[in-house]
Amino acid sequence: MDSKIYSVHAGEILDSRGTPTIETTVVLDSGYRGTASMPAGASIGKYEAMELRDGDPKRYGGMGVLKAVNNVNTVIGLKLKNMDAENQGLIDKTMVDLDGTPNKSKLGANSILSVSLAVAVAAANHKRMPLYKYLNMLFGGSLPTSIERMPTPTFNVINGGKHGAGNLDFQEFHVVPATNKPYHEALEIGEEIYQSIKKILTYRNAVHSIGDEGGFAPNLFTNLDALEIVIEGIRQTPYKFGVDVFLGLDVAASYFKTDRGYQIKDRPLAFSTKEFIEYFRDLHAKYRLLLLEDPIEEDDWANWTEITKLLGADMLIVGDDLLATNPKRLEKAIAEKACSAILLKPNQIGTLSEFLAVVVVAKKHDMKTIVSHRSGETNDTFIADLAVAIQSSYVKFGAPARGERVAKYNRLLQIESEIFPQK
Ligand code: 2PG
Ligand code: MG
Repeated sequence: MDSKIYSVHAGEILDSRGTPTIETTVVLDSGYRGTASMPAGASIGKYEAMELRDGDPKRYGGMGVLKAVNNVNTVIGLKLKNMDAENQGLIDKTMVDLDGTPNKSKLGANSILSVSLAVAVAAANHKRMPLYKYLNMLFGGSLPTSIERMPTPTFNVINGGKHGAGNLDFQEFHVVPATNKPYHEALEIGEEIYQSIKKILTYRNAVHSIGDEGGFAPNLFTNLDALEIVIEGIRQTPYKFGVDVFLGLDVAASYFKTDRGYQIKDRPLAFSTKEFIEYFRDLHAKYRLLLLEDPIEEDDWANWTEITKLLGADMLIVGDDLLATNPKRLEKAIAEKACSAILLKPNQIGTLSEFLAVVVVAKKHDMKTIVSHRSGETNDTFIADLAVAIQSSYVKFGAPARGERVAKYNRLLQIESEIFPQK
């Protein structure tokens, strides 16, 4: 069997923030190989699998990943040698068992996932299959899914919170093209609006930088000002707000919740949770939000259920920090009707097989799916293929700008032209 693993080798590289991360290459007996590198979050949910960092202040301010690299090159690599790369389930289970902790804190989710994804890439190459087709076949073992459409991109055009150098509280301000647009058209819409927003901010003397995800990071008076600027940006393109394109927010509310409530710059007094939910109801009435991610902090299940009951009928209430791509938290959310869509990040859970199992449960319960990047990224495009493979409703890969973001959007263009050459 020449799809056996011949070697597993990792090294340390830098991500888009200039922070070290791990890159792993798996070589098979057949000579085919696969490489994967790991992203990293800045707003990391409490319930995510653990990323292993060296904590050695003498290197990269403690952010080095040599321990994780060493785990791949010794413990994991030795264990996986001679295993069949096409048996993704067994490989992932072997690593989960080897780690033995509930959150992969012993070997590190970054070590384990880099191997898990590199194995899948190597197996796809070995079978001479495009990665999205191979992953779709793997996924189809649990929930047969034919590839019929491209995911709709949602673009983070203004970066606040932990991602922006500006002063906004909300983390991400999105434009979302209508789902009936072919992917390449949706990309064009996102890019033209991005350029139009840039002109408005420059005119107002407000752009002073770009945030971690490629969106602008202005200093503005309120979070609402940012939404107004996005609307103004849309008006200066041929696209119609509410027909061709909609708005979305990743509030990332856990990061500005204080003992007094949700404290944002829009008013001096903190919002009580009840007031904050009403605030989003008014925001929706005015701006017709299509996606609302993490509007409530990650431990307040009752109010997640409340906001979903109130607003979930005509917008997607998206759980990111709430769910952390974690099967137990997803099941609780389903039972409590706490949200209507799930943000899916492979490095929140730590193996490809566990990721796919979460997607199966979400889909069986009619949750909308959004495959997502992290704010720290590399040029790895695995998640673009993954999104097509699982037929994700949406993808969230940042602004339509900066190399590590457009690498993924461009990969989707390639896939679209391969699958739907006539469009
Ligand atoms: C989020 C993500 C990605 P981070 O909150 O949705 O945009 O941010 O990777 O910093 O957790
Ligand atoms: Mg989020």
